Amino acid sequence: MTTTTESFAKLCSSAVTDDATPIKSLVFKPKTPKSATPIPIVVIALQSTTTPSSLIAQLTGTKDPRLAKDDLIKTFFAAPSAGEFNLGHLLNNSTSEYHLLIDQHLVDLKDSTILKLNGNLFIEKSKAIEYLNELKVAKLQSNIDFTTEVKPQNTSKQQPKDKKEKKALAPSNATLEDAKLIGITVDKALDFPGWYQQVLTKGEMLDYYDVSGCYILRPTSYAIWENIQTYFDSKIKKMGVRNAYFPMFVSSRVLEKEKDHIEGFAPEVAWVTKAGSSDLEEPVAIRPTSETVIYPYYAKWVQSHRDLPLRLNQWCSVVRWEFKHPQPFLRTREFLWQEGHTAFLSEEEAKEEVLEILHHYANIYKELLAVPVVQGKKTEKEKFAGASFTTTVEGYIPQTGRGIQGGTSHHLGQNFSKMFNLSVENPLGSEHPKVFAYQNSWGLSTRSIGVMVMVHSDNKGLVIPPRVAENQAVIIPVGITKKTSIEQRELIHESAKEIEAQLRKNDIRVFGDYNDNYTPGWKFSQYELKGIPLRIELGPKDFEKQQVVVVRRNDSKKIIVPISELTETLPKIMDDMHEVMYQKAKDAFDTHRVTIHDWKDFVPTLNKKNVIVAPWCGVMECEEDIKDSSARKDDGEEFEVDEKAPSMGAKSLCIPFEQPTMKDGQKCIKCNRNAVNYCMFGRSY
Ligand code: 86X
Repeated sequence: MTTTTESFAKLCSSAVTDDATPIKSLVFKPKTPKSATPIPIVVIALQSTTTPSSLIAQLTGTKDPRLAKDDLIKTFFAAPSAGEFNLGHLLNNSTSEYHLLIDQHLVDLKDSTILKLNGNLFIEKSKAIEYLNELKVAKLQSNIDFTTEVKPQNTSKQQPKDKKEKKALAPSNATLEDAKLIGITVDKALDFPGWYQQVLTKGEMLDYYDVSGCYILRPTSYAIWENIQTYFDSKIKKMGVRNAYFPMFVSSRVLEKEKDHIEGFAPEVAWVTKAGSSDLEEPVAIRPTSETVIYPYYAKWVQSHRDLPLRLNQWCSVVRWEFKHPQPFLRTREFLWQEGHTAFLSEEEAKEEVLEILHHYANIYKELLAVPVVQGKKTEKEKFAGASFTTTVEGYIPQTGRGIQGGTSHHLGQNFSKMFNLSVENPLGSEHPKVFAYQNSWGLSTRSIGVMVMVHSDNKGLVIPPRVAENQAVIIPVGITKKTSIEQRELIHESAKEIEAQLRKNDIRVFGDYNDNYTPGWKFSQYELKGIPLRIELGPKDFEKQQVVVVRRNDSKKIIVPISELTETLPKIMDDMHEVMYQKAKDAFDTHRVTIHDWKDFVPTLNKKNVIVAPWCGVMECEEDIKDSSARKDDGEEFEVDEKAPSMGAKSLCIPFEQPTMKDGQKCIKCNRNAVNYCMFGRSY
């Protein structure tokens, strides 16, 4: 028999319940000077909840709490040992202070849930909570989210070495008013980086890793990548591109074959120098891109013009050891991408492909991710140095007002084919000079997922566009109360499962959540956090009317749909959601892409989180001048006070294919030369 008080024992039952939810009662002792009496910390949590001591320390304002030894537990709570301690023993202490932390997951359980304490003791959740609330503990904290990140102790400047990108809680003024700790606790509009980090981790897209700049792509984000892969892979295969895989290691001899273009990148190349403890005779690099790996084999494989075109693509990861601040998806040291490398006999064919690929990239953004992009050509300064020209799709992040490159498609001309001797005998005959192949390369990476998250997600969590979402809908039984008969409850569950099977048969990615231990409200928040596009609610009244309530994640719109029409209606709802999400994002981009003609408007417009379209001379020195002159200086000019705002100058993002009409004699926005094009400028990622 345990030594819990009789009054607590009366609340409990010892009848073994197989599906009870196990909970744990832990006592921690914080570090205190030997002479001082410690104030113990009691944690009551689900067995499955991890309760990090760093967070316990932060919540209680104590130092280094450790699990208490038996003697402290005996002294404070008259429990025989730490292992036998449970919440009943709290009654044994009415004199000394202690902290009591209660897990949010426990509080959120349905009242009727049976909890399993140690020693085969069971108690109904409602009774346990009532009991805990009546204890009159001075330092009671309920609804603790044990997954909350810990604030750094020292908020002053940290050395870069310990400076984790894993962000602390938001500054207090950005804290969401009614945010439960389990959900997003920072406002997208007020602390965008803190919000981004929470949306990704709490939405289970990504986790942090102990190599700086590297992140784990969890199934939710990897599924989005797979959907992008499926789409693009089928598009390029239709064009005649084939997939292949080349090694990730590059010898220095091969890497340096492309010296001119590599030069600027050299500091980012990662090298393997050891195997075990012995130095490699020749270190090998890890591919930062695969031109030098692939092109020697193109030269070998192409012997006659009949071997052209040669069009290969590979899906792989690449490593660029950047030293700029890493950002999940946007700037990571390893990332996933596809790189396409193609070679043609004629320049025209090659150039045609460049645009075809760019068009597919634009459609990945528009049709899959519901993100608007501007297609255009990079300036000489911003193009890939190895290319004859670079085309790009450029996106826009409203909260920061910055542009972001979303994918590039290069025409390489004969630059590489001459370097690697990728040539064929002239089809006109051997008396004509041999022809060097015309090449392209093109790439799109998992950065696209970061752009999608930044553009659509909100203060409730992820918002994932339906065409790429791993799960498109979740079915949740609702309105089941104590008064609902068992038969009624069964009917609803059965009906929900039938709907699920029917939808799945029609290729709608759906699952049902029939867990009785959580309230519908708790589930709603969970799936909002995770960005599931549609919630399908089925309650007793709906069942009677043979209908469901469908709720859209992006705008919370509710639609009542007869069960018999669901398979037909859901795809239409999802298409409409996609359209609404795209339009909303497009409106934001369109209203923040401002065409101007006077330099005096340039910096003020930029400082209002806009990108700029302006007439430009096309001269590289002028572009550099624009960048220098638009770097944010504290010159008294009006701009938003935001420490995290970039102070960098505006780069050219692209020369959009879609051009405003140019007036005769129009001058460049910056210098006295005549303008040749409208160019899009902006601060950028
Ligand atoms: C440029 C060019 C090109 C194929 C693409 O943009 C699409 C897919 N490649 C990539 N680039 C580099 O060449 C490069 C080289 C080294 Cl060594 C590096 F460390 C970083 C690089 N970054 C970009």
